[in-house]
Amino acid sequence: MFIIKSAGFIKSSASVNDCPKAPFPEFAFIGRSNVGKSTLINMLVNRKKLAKTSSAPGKTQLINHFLVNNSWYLTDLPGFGFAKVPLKEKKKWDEMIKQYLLQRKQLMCTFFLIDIRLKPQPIDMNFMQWMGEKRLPFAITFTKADKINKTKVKENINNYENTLSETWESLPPVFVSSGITAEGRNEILEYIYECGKLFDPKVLF
Ligand SMILES: Nc1nc2c(ncn2[C@@H]2O[C@H](COP(=O)(O)OP(=O)(O)OP(=O)(O)O)[C@@H](O)[C@H]2O)c(=O)[nH]1
Ligand SMILES: [Mg+2]
Repeated sequence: MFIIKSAGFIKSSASVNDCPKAPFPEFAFIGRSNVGKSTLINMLVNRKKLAKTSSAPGKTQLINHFLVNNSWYLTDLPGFGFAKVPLKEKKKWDEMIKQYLLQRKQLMCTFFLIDIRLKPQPIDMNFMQWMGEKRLPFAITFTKADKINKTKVKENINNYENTLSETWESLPPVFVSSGITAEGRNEILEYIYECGKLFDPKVLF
């Protein structure tokens, strides 16, 4: 069992240059609007209201840093592909997210969230493709596993993996999670803990 001793909000940033400077390994949560990024962060750190969530997509609009156990940052990012946001605004968010992913030196791994109920979507495939091309390490995390039964969960993951295998030689790590039942919590925290060990503060200088 992984123990969260402390978890607190640090700041919201409008660009990567604005992000906190302390030398901690960092883990980001990304995915389409409403997929459950903020909910997953709250589930991991066991605080219902740390990251703000909403049933209306587009809730998170900045890069939000949380510090956990005084040891690592978790970052909650705005969702991409939110249809109701004006195109100009959407492009601005996309750019902010991409610059953050490319330039944030202490970023150890990004959790790429996908709603377990959905078939592979071009917008998600394209984003993962982009991360692959940029050599950005990521782990797929399926969300909302409580919404369908176990057989369907397996079926949908298989389907996803088969689609990815058409273009990817090897697949990234895959996690299944639920903000309601806390499924996946230990596995994800364990992974964060292991990746965090690889952090070398020298990359910051
Ligand atoms: N049943 C269930 N509902 C979930 C789960 N995760 C998120 N939700 C719900 O989905 C909605 C969106 O959750 P958020 O965590 O705000 O999603 P987000 O990805 O942060 O959304 P944006 O900040 O708008 O990009 C909320 O109504 C959550 O309660 C889950 O694992 N199970
Ligand atoms: Mg959010």
